[in-house]
Amino acid sequence: MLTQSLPLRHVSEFAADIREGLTKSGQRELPSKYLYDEVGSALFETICVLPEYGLTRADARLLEKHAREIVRLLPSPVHVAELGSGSGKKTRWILEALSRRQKTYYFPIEISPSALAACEKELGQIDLVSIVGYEQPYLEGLRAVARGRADGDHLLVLFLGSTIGNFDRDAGEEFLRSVRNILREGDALLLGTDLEKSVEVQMPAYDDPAGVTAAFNLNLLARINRELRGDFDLANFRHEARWNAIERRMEMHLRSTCRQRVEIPAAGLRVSLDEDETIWTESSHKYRIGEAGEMAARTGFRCEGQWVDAEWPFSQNLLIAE
Ligand code: AVI
Repeated sequence: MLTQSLPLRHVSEFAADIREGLTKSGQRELPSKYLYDEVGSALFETICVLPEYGLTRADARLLEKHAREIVRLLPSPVHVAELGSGSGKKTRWILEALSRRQKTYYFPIEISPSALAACEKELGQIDLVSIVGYEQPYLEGLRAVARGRADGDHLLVLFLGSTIGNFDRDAGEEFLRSVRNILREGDALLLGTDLEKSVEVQMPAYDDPAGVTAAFNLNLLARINRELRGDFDLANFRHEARWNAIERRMEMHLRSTCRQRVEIPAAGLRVSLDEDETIWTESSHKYRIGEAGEMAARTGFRCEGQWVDAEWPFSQNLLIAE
């Protein structure tokens, strides 16, 4: 796989984001994008196979079942750009269906080099599919892909796994608008959205009994220790999952189990945390069935098709740029 990468991003960007989040007045926060270093990405892959976390299996089942129909609804010729490809496993269904009709370029866009490598390993052998990875943030990578295409070529952008749910709702719509602005009329966006379900099902998906999600969350502190010379004592924090019924989202927090001081020299930071204070690390918004179509209409797309999983409420939505 060819990989287009940016010059090494400075540790200072990570340090600045950590400083900003941990010094917020009121609720402290850490950006969820930093959950995905090599260890975090591996833990997330494990979350995806947990019996309690049905989201990834639903996403993959829908692609397996409907890939041919989805491909039939796409313009031609079309190449595929995926935002946050992860290991790329579920993308196989779309690429195989497309490769039956044309030679296809696949552009995974990922900030995690280990995920890009896993994706190449998973998908590198499909006939008539060439992979060019972009080790860049989503929009920068997509802009580069769009700039490089020939005049008549269309793009199918994959934004699967309900990653949109990790944005605040307004920011998610703004993101869709930015994607639309990069695309040409007739280009497509396949958007996966996890649908609202009962709290009894939703909670264990984010607080599994084996503690994998807890490890995924706590690894963020371990990463700060590794990369920014922090001295977080992980034994003094507890993973917490919450359902926020007003915002319709799951939240992950790290609860400080005692009054404590933490130093992060590479971020020039010293913080005092109270007992029971939490650091908010992630939101996973959940959607109603018509919501993807409504978001599409507000951001320059029309919804051409929607497929909903029968076992785990989750929808794939094919949006066409207008
Ligand atoms: C990547 N993203 C859609 C996952 C989610 O469900 O929000 C990340 C995750 N966090 C905890 N478990 C999984």
